[in-house]
Amino acid sequence: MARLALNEVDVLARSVLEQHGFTAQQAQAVARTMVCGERDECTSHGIYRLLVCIATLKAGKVNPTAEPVVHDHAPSIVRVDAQGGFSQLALEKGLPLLKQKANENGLAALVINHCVHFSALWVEIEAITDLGLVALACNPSHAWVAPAGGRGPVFGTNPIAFGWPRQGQNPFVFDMATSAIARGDIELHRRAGKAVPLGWGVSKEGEPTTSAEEILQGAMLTFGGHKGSALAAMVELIAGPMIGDLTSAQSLAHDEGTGSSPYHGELIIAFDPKRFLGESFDHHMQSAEKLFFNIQDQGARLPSERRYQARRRSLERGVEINDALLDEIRALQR
Ligand code: NDP
Ligand code: PYC
Repeated sequence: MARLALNEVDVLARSVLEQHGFTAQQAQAVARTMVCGERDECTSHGIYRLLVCIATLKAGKVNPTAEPVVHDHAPSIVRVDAQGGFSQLALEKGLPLLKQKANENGLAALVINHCVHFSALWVEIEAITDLGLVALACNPSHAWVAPAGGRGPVFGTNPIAFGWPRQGQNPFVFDMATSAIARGDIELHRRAGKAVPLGWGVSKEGEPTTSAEEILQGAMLTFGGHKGSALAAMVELIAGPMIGDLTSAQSLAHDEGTGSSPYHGELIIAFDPKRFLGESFDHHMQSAEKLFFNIQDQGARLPSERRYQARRRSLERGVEINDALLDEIRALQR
């Protein structure tokens, strides 16, 4: 393993992206997401994704010079057309108007259309909780996941993420694929030649398997059986047809077998608790704190605590990156 400071990871990611033709603005937004992933020890969505980004570029499936266009679509809806670029810059461009609308109306949606999406949603959620807003986000991906009771891929890994801002503390955030695990983790197991737990997926023949390769060729499974399956279907609907964008099956068809990152839309909803609560804001925020206390008081951990601990370590000592991965990334530098 090699140890790198976070700014070294950022410089490396930006230099690879810019050398391959991404604009400085695009490269900066994308690199930031990868550095966050590496910093919080979410390696399936860290610097490893550079390999995927460059493969997606070489397959002609992402626009490296995209300039997202922000539309004031309705009193509570901001629409950003990512113009075929990665999602990050589109989100950055849409955030100020999302905040303004959430502050005015209490509730506002940010719709991102025509984006290539490879990242963890908690990075986006934290950008919104940093504004004092509660946030909910979801998107489809590629059709890799079988519905409960079925055996062939229909759904994407369709993440759902939620964030709640807290006074003087890291926000309460959860961010989870509606599949048993993110596909990125199965890919990392395949690269490392490691077996995966039973329950993550099935082979092409629909048989349970611990082989990452067989699952990648077959189908992943939803978490929680029919419950995860229903949530995955909901994500397809509200972040697909409802926002005028592709389902996971349509994204996979668009991919044409190139193995690129998914191309679709994303739905983000922001709530302003101050607008909902007015003068009783402080009182009700205390109820939320009591809830968190009651969870932790039993020795249970809040989601994202693992990340926040990793973040503290990484900010102090930098991050460790697998030598083989680093060699592959450096080989991308011209
Ligand atoms: P995990 O199953 O690892 O974690 C899901 C959530 O549960 C996290 O918030 C995690 O917090 C929390 N958690 C895990 N263990 C516990 C525990 N024991 N007690 C309390 N909370 C816990 O993640 P997934 O594999 O489902 O997803 C990984 C990432 O992949 C996500 O960031 C997601 O956005 C991303 N993804 C992106 C897609 C895309 O289309 N862009 C598609 C699918 C996934 P913590 O991190 O602190 O462990
Ligand atoms: O890990 O499932 C995943 C994923 C899909 C798109 C980005 N990450």
